[in-house]
Amino acid sequence: MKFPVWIISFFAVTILLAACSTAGAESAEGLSIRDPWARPGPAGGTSAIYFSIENDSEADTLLGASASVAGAVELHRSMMSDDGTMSMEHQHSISIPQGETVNFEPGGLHVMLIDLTDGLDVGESFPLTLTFEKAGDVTVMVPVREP
Ligand SMILES: [Cu+2]
Repeated sequence: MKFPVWIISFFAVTILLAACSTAGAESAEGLSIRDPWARPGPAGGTSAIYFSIENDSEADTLLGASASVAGAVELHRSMMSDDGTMSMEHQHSISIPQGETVNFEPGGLHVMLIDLTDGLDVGESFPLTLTFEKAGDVTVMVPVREP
């Protein structure tokens, strides 16, 4: 049985597309953004986004984040002060070492959403773009849920 060339190339393209869509928007150059979620928040208020970045590739650096749901988006780290109160520190960049997973979680690293445009309700989701020094922009959909 012989197949025309166009059928073979059609299948080759289909398989390639399938491979690409499995990798999805969640990974680029060996970086995977796992389990993203955001806290709900009122219009004009704040929220925080959490996820883990799994790096199977060379060391990279997270340079920033952007999302259209807020007036400002910043990389933050929460920390316990000496007097026992929690404070947040703005991070200019976050290094993602080779072969490691960096967790953004409550009480630690997070992407801070400041001045929410319409507010975020449980059940909604929105796109977040993370900008890496080497991998470039990686966009993921972030669902809003209760902590
Ligand atoms: Cu913060």
